[in-house]
Amino acid sequence: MSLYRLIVNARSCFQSPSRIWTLKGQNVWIRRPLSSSNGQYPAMRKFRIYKRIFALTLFSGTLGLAWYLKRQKGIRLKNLLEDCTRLPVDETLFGADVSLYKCKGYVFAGQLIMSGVLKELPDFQFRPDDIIVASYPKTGTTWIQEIVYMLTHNFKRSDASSEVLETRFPYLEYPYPGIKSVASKAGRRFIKTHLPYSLLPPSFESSNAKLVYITRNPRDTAISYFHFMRLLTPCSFQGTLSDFIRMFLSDTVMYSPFFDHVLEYWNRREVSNILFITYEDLKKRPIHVIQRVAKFLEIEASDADILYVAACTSFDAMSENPSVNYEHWKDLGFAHKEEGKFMRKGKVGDWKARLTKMEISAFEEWEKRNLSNSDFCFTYEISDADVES
Ligand code: PAP
Repeated sequence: MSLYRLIVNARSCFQSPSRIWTLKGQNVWIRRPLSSSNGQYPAMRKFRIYKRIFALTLFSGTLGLAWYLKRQKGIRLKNLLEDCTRLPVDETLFGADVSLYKCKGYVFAGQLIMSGVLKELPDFQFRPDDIIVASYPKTGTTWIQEIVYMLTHNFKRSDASSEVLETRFPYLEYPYPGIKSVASKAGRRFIKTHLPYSLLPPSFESSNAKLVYITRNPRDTAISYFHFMRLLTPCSFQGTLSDFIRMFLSDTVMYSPFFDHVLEYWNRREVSNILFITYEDLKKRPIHVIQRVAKFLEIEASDADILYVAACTSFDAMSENPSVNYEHWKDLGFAHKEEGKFMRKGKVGDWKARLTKMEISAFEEWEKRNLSNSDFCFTYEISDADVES
């Protein structure tokens, strides 16, 4: 009995006011603690008060931190989206979460803007020995990248054992590997970009770096772009070709407006460190164009060297080359396995079999309007007889 009393008395130090407990059929009187006005011992009261203060501090601290982080995020977002307007996107056309913004006159994916790269670009420093390949998407970038790479690497052909093209020739503004990684790359840099001239880092002008710009007629470009948007999992375009053409002609796809992009470079074609070429010319006269590129890059190349580069960079050769055909994107989950290939057709004039009469008229009107003040014109088709043998 005395043991019970002891236990109960001990418990009473931490518990309630006086009461009678029944233990094993006997009443046990628990005395109200003398020093406590409400029946609790001071230690317990203090403990409870501290507990409340702690809980309150924790709660308000968490609330404050959440508010601070939200505010910081808001400030960062506001800063990133400065001068950007969100474009309306028909979400039913995409199987992925796609947002588009118009910033400084051009359309960019929300993912690219949120990465902060547009803010970092102005500080990027080009070096005099950099070689840049610039283009609007789907106009022959990969093709000319591989030509440039072979010309500058002793005409060595890349193969399955080589690093993939995006590692050898990184994409400046893409979040992977990221602009910082490109900036810190040692040795001669080979840089791909889809930026228009006006958004290139300003250091380009004084750097003396060499830039090759390639363009392609907008009708084949649009069809290639449509398939590419279906291929990429982050876009998963689910609309029809007509849906995509509508977006393309209204200049609401990434890196549009198309003509502004092309003409910004065309108007600088005489600048000594810029070379302007077209997909159609490269298709028609590969030897001639590769020679021009070699001369521009100040590379001594024999006729045999040029012929070899042309053979290794033909559509068929590149389609079979895992180092440049981007088939590994499928294993990485970046491309849908069932949506064809990056190296799709590689043709000039595919549009004739793909566009409706109304779409062709819409393209003609759009092209005429946008080129009315320019001396530039595109080649829309080439015959086999035109192709250099
Ligand atoms: P990107 O913007 O994603 O870098 P980019 O390389 O500019 O793409 O363009 C891809 C197009 O160039 C594809 O066109 P298609 O969809 O009409 O087929 C691709 O097939 C084509 N291409 C790539 N390499 C070659 C090549 N060696 N010869 C001809 N076309 C090529």
